[in-house]
Amino acid sequence: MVKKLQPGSINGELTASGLRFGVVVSRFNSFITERLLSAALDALERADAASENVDVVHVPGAFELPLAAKKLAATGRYDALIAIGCILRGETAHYDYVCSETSRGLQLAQMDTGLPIIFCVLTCDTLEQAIDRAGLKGGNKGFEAGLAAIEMAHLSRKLTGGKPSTVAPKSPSSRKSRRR
Ligand code: INI
Repeated sequence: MVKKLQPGSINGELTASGLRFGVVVSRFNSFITERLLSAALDALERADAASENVDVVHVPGAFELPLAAKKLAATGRYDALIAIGCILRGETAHYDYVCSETSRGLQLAQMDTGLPIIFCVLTCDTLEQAIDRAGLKGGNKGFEAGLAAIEMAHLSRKLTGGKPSTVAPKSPSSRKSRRR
């Protein structure tokens, strides 16, 4: 007899009704980031997210995204976050530091809190490359990020047995004992 394995499949739906989202946006290169933001909000709206369930927070630059995202995650109010930024290569090594710390910080915030944080940070050599990814030739990465946030919000709940996925921030007593 030929056996056919039929593994169970766990997927995240693409409906945003009843879900809460936080979007953290960098003002640096706002010509690009505001276009990414519009597309992310468009994706959430088309999937039936309600205005009162979406908060947008602006920060100065991409380097500030991780801290703001981590603080939003710690509130326990959201099902997923989207971090939006645009880092353009300049003449110095500054670009490399901002890129690596932004991506590392966002991944750490996501892993520390257990809340999905979608990485919508363009890292481009030229403005033209960024424009292409913010609504021109390469589509709009903001829209993709909106869909990814919805999918991960559902998936994350399923993988934690239906419970909200945010890990509660450490209590003051546990922090004190660590300092000793
Ligand atoms: N921030 C960006 O979001 N994009 C950039 O391209 C950029 N460059 O090239 O310098 C940038 N720098 C600012 C940085 O993110 C911080 O806001 C700043 O260093 C203050 O901490």
